[in-house]
Amino acid sequence: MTQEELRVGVVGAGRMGADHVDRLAHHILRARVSAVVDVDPLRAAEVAQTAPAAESFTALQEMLDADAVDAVVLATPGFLHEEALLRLIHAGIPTLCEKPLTPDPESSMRVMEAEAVSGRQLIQVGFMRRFDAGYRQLKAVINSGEYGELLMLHLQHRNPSTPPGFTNEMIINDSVVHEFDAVRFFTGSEIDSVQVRVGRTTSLAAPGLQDPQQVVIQTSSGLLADVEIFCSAQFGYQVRTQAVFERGVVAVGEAGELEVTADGRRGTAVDAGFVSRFRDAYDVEVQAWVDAVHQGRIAGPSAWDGYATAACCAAGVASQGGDGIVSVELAARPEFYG
Ligand code: ISE
Repeated sequence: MTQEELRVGVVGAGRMGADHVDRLAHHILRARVSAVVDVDPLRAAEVAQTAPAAESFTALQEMLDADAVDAVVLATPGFLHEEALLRLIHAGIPTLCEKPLTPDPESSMRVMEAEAVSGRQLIQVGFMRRFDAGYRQLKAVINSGEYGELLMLHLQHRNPSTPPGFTNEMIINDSVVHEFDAVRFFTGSEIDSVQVRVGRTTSLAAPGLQDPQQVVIQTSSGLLADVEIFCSAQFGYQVRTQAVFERGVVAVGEAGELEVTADGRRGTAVDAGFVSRFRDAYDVEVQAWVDAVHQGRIAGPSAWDGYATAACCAAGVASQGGDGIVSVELAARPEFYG
């Protein structure tokens, strides 16, 4: 590896993988895409062509055997992560793993154990919101104590529509997982309990989906946070957080940059999806990760954060299934994770 150029392999050439290839090829310094992996050879080749001199492979192990990469961005679906991460840890390859780390706490624990055996933190989990300017500003306000103690968080998470095959469990594992991480990020506390409630469902949800849902979270420091998760909201993508303090309220994600007055109305545009809403956050996240890998470390959420959020998701899914307020079962935090 040269200090100038990290050879990055992007594994999984779907929507997120292709977006990361474009980012690494055109917007990130000190790295280049050297490999693209996808089970579909045509898709792998098509996406590889968008990055100068990237090779395409149909299996992760083929890419490792070809010694084609110094680091990996893992963007396959979550249920494929455990096997891939164990191979990557075994090969000593630093990896930025799109969320979730794995779909359940048991498999996340196995990944953490393998990482600890390797003796080095190789995995950063792609909770990109931690790199969003608004999230960072709110975190700084919370830490400053400027408005007194943080009392509550209200979180809204609205997607325009769901991809085919989206399930009630995925509402928690795929979408609310970000809010679990956000609450942990803002408060610096682990989550103690989760309750999911379902009320009226929109007639516009996919068959079988109960949407929207409300999630109530309590942290070990006593803070309550509520999440409106609405995955069939039709009008666009909207992620907002309102923080209630003793002497004020601070919100992020409330307004777009351009305010337009025309045709008798005034307003701001709503993002079409998370790729555009969090584009800057993804850029900052990937650049920070590349720079950290050059120095032999990670620069963001660790496998522990992946494990802790997987435990919250397991509690959320149990609560969805009728278990009421469910405690989050967390193992003791290994010293390896600080
Ligand atoms: C999607 O997979 C993401 O990760 C987005 O950030 C999130 O907002 C969306 O709800 C998920 O489906």
